[in-house]
This record gives sequence, structure tokens and C-alpha cells, in this order.
Amino acid sequence: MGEGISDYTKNIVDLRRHMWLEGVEVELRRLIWQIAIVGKYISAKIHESNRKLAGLKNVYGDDQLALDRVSDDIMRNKLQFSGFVREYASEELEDIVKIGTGKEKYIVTADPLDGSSLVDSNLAIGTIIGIHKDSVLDVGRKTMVAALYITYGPLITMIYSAGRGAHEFVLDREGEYVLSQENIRLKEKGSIFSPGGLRRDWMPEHLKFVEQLEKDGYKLRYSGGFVPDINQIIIKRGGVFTYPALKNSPQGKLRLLFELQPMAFIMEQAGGQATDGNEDILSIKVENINQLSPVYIGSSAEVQLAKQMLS
Ligand code: AFP
Repeated sequence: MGEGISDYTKNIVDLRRHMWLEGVEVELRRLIWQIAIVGKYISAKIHESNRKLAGLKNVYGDDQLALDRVSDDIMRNKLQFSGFVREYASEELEDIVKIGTGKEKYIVTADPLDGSSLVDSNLAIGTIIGIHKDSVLDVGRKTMVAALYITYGPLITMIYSAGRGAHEFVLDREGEYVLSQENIRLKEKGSIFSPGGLRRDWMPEHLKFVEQLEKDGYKLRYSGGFVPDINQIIIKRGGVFTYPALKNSPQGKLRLLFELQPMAFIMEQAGGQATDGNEDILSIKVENINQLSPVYIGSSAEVQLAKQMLS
């Protein structure tokens, strides 16, 4: 082995080593590791979709299944035999499903492939995961023990938090998730904003909030993918994403259980905040798995401003 390679191997902190050093409980770290592996399989499926973009059929001659369905199958199969998961709730399924023997420690929520409609235009997409110790139809803050998201962009990156900060890893060419940023902390205030929904459908208070950001010189950054938009705020250390209440959809568009609460968990661990305008996202009781909520998530100054203007 060349000296360069062994030095590299010696110096990197991979995901498993990081979780061990952080003192993440053994079953939880094994589960997070297995989910990270699923991320590799999903990214392989995204790459295979180039055949569909090229107007081709898959190797079996069938039309390819929607990528989000395939991603869900992969996730569910992996978790089913992980030995750590007793219930699985997915954006792709109607109900929470029991998997495993029922004695396993964790319940997992998944948005296996968020933003899949962006695949054909080659924009970044992602996977969002929440890990709970008790029923998810409860208050998120009490039951969630960890959350992570994977961004499939020019690079594949993952940010996880098991309640001790938020840490970023990048998938290297050897297939290893290597630590790239530890204990990411947002600044009090950022300089970018990602506003979802059509301006003509916004409520007057929300319009005022956005106009204030525009007046303050915030730059518009909106891709149509929740994962890359949140990732940009975290990596740039500040800013705000919002998908507000709309005139014809008072609860907005995004799902509390699959999208908002896992991201709120990570955002809080990075020193940011998340609210529906009134209540913390993590304190909202989830009454059904498809529940939607308006959201303001990002660095604290902007989230506080939203709260003030909406109240
Ligand atoms: P798709 O999975 O249908 O692409 O939706 C993505 C998403 O749920 C979320 O990732 C985005 O932030 C949001 O919708 C974008 O919604 P708009 O298309 O209304 O801007």
C-alpha cells in the first residue's frame, strides 16, 4: 500500500468511528450506519435512472418503477432485517407498518426520496430520516432520538445528529462516509432565504415577513427540494426556509412527521430553530402521519422575526 493511502486511512474519521467517539449508543449507531448504506443503494438507483432519462427501459424490459417507490422498498427491506426497528413509517405508505419481531428498540420515519420530481432536471434531491424510541403519533421532541438526511448532489453528503450536535460526512470514492464538518453551528443571522408557495397565495403577514427579508438584502435561494435548500442554510451557517400557510392550504405543503420534525431536530442541534409561526415544530403533536404544517426553519434571528410578524 502506498504511503499516501495509508496516511489517508489513518487520518480519516469515518461515520462509524465518529459515532463511537461521540458515545452514541451501540444499537443506535448500528442503525444509523445501516441507513447510511441504504443511501448508497438509493444513489445507485438514481444513477440507473439515466436509462429512463435517455428514454430506455430497464434491464428486464419493464418500465422503471418510480424512484421514490424503489427507494422506499430498499429502505424498508434493509430496516426489516436490521434487528433494530419495530415500526416503519414512510411517506410512500398509507400507514405505519410493523416490521421485525416487535421487540426492537426503534421506530423509523422516512422520506426515502424527497424531491424526486427534480431528478429529470438533474437537481439535488435527498433522503430524510427520523429515529424515535416511542410511538411517532406523539410529541416529536419526546420521542425522537436521532435524525439524519442525505443529499444526492454533485457529492453525496450526510448530516446526522444523535442529540450531540450536527455533523457532516461526505461519501468518498472508496465508499466511506468521511467526516467533513463536526459540530456545525449556525450564526445568529444569515443572508439567504428560501420561500415556498406562490406569492399570490401567501397570507398578508407572511408577505410582510418576506418583504422585510428582501428589504434587508437577503438573497433568494430556492431549488424546489427541501433537502438541498435546508442543507444550503446549514452549510452556509444561516438563513431561513419557509413553506407557509397558503390561502387555499392553511397547513402549507410539507409533512410534519417525515420532513419537518427530523429537519427541526437537526436544525436545533446546529443552533437554529423551527416553528410553524407559533409553536416549535418539534412540540407539535402528530395526530396522523400525513399531517402538514407551515414552517419557518433556519437561524434564530429570522425564525424569531417570523414569529413576531405572524403573531
Ligand atoms: P416532490 O417530492 O414532489 O418533488 O416535492 C418536494 C417537496 O416536498 C419539498 O422537497 C420541497 O421543498 C417542496 O415540495 C417544493 O414545493 P413547490 O414545488 O411547491 O415549491
